[in-house]
Amino acid sequence: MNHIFKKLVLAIAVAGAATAALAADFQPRIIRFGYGLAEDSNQGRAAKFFADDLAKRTGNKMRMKGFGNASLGSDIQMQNALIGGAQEMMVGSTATLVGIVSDFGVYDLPFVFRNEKEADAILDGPFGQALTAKLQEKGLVGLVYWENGFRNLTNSKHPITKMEDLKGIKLRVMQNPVYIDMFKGFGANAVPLAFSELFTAMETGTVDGQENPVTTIQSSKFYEVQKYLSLTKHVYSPWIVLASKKWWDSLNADERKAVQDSAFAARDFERKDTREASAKAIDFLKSKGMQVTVVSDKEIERMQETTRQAMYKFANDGHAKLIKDLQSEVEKQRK
Ligand code: TK8
Repeated sequence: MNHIFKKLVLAIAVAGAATAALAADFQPRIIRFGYGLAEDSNQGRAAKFFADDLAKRTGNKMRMKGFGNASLGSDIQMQNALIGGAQEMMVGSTATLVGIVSDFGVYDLPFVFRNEKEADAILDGPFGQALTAKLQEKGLVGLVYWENGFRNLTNSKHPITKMEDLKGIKLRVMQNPVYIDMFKGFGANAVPLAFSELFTAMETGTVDGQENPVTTIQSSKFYEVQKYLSLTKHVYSPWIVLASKKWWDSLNADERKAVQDSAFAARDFERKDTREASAKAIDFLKSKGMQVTVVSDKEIERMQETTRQAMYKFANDGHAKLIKDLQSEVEKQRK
């Protein structure tokens, strides 16, 4: 092939690709995307990225509007709005999905992942995808997992250096039996409550403490009402980006592809941003007067032993095979 001819072939190919992009069929659509955290949080920043990316991909046709601070409702309320078709999209904790697909409790078993890399591999791999697929028949479409992160304890009473220090602490947990069993096992008075009610509950003393990643402790200003932070990293907590199945089914193939591609891009942005924010959060929290306790490995091991009860209970509730599958996937990662 001579040089000019090659150039010509290339030019035609490029023009063809551009025409294909233009020909993609995007209808004007407004997408309400709800989330629980503040706008200035890892969730809020990723929601904004998602909206901008989708607008670019669709020539401004698909317009996503973020609603932070649980202004469209708590995680559970939003899930129901998606199922009913009253809201298009959201991001929230996988832990609050257990009322819809109980298998999601598997991610809440303590000390499953050792690091973010393991979590990414399992969540993005066949295990995570199989779990996500179970949402479809319940009226939800799971698009990607975002990182909430490793959870740590805070409270207003005293430093927690060992399990026994949790005795008598009224500790808010997510609305999920694995969390309730886990923290009862540690001796705390576990109080299930929606995240949207948590700050006020701590401010008024309805609860003494809670557990969340350091990024959330920072962005939700929990340091204003909590003095003590213990780095336990007891659970790696994923978030999941969900779409209403009713709405999803009303999109054409081009639109679905654009939303899914944007969701992937937002996931990569979110994980990077969260990890950067997480690395800086502890110093920030110290500067706000929080007293930080590094819990010893020995104490973590004792906690891990204690949580076996919660693990057995979840296994006996019909999830034994699921736990095995997860463990074998994790083992594969460690090889
Ligand atoms: C935000 C929640 C939050 C979760 C919790 O809506 O409830 O503690 O960690 O991120 O999903």
